[in-house]
Amino acid sequence: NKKGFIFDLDGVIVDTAKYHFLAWRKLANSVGVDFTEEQNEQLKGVSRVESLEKILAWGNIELSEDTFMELMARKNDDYINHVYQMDESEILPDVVKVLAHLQSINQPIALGSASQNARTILKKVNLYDSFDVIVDGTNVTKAKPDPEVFLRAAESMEMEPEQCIVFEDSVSGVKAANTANMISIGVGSKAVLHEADYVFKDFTEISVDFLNNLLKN
Ligand code: B16
Ligand code: MG
Repeated sequence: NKKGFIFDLDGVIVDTAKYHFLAWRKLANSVGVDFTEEQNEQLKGVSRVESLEKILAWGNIELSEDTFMELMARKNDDYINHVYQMDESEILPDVVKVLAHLQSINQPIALGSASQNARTILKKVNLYDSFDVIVDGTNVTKAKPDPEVFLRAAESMEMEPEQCIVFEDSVSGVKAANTANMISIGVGSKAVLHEADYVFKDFTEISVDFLNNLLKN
């Protein structure tokens, strides 16, 4: 039996969510806005444009198109500086083990990320070749919670949405998976990701038995 396994990147494969937070916060502070880690949950999985829109709304700030573009570029430069320093040690615990198990039982594996930096990050941590399909922020027009990114991944794997299983750390990503009629597996806090079909703290809690059982339905 075959399923399509779709992994989000930031916060699931690697903890780049912390670098996004640092870079956005620095940028926000530079225009006189501050936000909490709780508010930051709303930025996870969301596109770069929408993230800046949210931050500016929190600060009641309106900007010209030019300045908006400039701030996005500044945030990305800062973020990229963190990314360039990444290596395999930043792969989250047991991610490699889960990927290897799925490969060993011939299950198709896709990346479904909102990030335009996804390919760079996968190469930095040496996981680029672990994915049969990569759909990222350079391929999609609608950001999570829209299901586009996951539907495209399913299509490229030649799988029906109902046969796909999505691993996500963000509220918007879990919503996207649910809207796509896929099985959603939240990776992170149960309190935050309560809309997911299953929630695990991290991949160390996901057993081979659990993965094998997913193939039975
Ligand atoms: P970039 P994911 C998302 O990646 C991040 O969670 C989100 O915080 C970020 O704004 C978005 O990518 C865009 O990233 O600025 O690198 O294009 O979680 O969908 O892998
Ligand atoms: Mg994420």
